[in-house]
Amino acid sequence: MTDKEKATGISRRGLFGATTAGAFVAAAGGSWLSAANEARAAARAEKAPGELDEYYGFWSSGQTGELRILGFPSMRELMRVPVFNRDSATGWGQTNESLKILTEGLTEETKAFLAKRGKVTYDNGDLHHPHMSFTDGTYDGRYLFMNDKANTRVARVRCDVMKCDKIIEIPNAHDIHGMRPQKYPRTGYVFANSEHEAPLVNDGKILDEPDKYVNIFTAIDGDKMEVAWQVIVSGNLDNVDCDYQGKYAFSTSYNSEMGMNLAEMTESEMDHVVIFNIREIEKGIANGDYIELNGVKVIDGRKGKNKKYTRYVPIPNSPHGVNTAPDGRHVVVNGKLSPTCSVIDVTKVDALFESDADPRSCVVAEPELGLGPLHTAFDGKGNAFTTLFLDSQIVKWNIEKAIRAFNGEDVDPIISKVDVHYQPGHNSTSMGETKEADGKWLISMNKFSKDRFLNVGPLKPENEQVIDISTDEMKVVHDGPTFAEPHDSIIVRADIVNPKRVWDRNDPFFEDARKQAEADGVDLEEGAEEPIRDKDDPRKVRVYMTSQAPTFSLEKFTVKEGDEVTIYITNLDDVDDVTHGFTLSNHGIAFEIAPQATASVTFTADRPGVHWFYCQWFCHALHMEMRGRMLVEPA
Ligand code: RUQ
Ligand code: CUA
Repeated sequence: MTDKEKATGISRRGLFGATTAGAFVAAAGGSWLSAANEARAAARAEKAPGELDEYYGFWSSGQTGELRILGFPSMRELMRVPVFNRDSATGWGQTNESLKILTEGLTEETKAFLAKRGKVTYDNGDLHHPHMSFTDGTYDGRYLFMNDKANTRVARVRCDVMKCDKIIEIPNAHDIHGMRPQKYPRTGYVFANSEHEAPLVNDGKILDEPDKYVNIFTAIDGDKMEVAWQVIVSGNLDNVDCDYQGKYAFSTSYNSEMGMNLAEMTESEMDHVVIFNIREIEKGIANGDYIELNGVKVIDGRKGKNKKYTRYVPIPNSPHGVNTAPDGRHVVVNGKLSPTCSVIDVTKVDALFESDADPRSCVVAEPELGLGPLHTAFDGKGNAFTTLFLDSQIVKWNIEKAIRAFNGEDVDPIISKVDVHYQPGHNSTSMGETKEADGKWLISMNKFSKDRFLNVGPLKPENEQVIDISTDEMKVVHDGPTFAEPHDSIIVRADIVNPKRVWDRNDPFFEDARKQAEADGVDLEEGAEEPIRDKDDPRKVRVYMTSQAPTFSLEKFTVKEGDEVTIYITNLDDVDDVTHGFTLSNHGIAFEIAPQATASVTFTADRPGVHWFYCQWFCHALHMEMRGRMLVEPA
């Protein structure tokens, strides 16, 4: 019973039974009282026209490759921030500024591989896990970090302008999945799991010899966006989280067997969580206990090798999510194929490293919650919310009660369940992965929507449901369809996030443009009246323009067929929201220039004739008139 139940003498579970309470409420709508409560909760989630949300939601987009920003709890989509994808509206993946970010962090080997395909970067990605940087256990509004499972990268978005400013490929690793920033004392490290095992030196000399494959855990310096160190592990790696003390990171492994097919991968009843001892690893690196591979210091933390660096804690059957509770003490490992969650007490982890204690001695609870537990979120009041993929439910349970039950007491940790539609993967609570979890809202990110929306053909949206968790009875108050495929999200109090309204003219984002203009004797804010031909390479031509609603500073410019043309545009408008664009027709070129920004693009003028350029962001009553001509003289 909850304290409230004790006080009122009414136990909902006594009335409905633990597993059917949610179904009952969903099917019958509950009593008139709970119907009224639901209406109230729904009203709080909805926002009237002009009303702002209390939270920012940062959403991944899975295989779409972008980051999305939502207003929460209204679920209004506010912005899409392209990261690993190529974006038509903003020119991400085409402008010189974005191409620099997309290419500079790739390994030489990847650059050579892509060059053979006529490319400078990948144009897809699989962005699963967006997480904000922390200071002292809570979000600090500096950066968002995110992984690319498809092409083994980690990216950073600057929260002051909400643009990606760094992308790095992780050498030696394969397919970065789980990713979390260090919570304490600050980020610090960003930890990244390589999901798929491969030979340590993957050059084709070892192929179908799985016993020689390894897996890699990576610590990235989030300030410099460089790999700090790596650890070789046994088993694969799935998700990761870290403690509130700055001492340990925890990674789940669903394939401790290192199996290559489904039967092998799910063979053993027990898999494990790898606990990384951050200070010992740092010491090991400082003492030279590493090999250097592709420029990275790599420590051997395989099972039974270097017990000071890692510990392998047996966990039932293919664990998936791992989530640290805001109490700073408990880490919940989600069983996936096991109906349980395993709770690790971080205060018992020291003993694992100091003595040769049984690795399971840090597990202090293992409640049976339902079928398919994938991820857990928290309310900051001692309760946990776990998604049950197979049961299509969220289960609310109490951590302390689960510990007591594990110690033999006759208590049921399950508080309530609610049906969701359908098959939830991640869930997040408002501020729930910080010590400031506020227990107000939960989002259930459901992989299937089935019949919840109008049919749009065989490919259907997913469904995300907003749930009011301010009372023990969880209430679904909103369905939100989404396109592929927001895996994960965070819900951040709005006061923590303070983006600029217009760009700062000195922003490093257009540093290269500024330098080139200086070299050409041009002021970016004035532009140049004629194209400037490069002194050393006369095939190169640079065009400097400004934009101010509703005109470009040049109504026409002339280049020669075969010229490599770079166009720089500086948007002089400094009014909130007056973004211009530059589309060069029949050249596949389009990009945004937000207020006070400079953006540029380089292409070869190989189509003689008259080509119009126009502004494609509606900026003014004379927006249609905001156009000009590129005249290309035949060679
Ligand atoms: S994982 S649905 Cu890519 Cu975050 Cu668990
Ligand atoms: Cu400028 Cu439309």
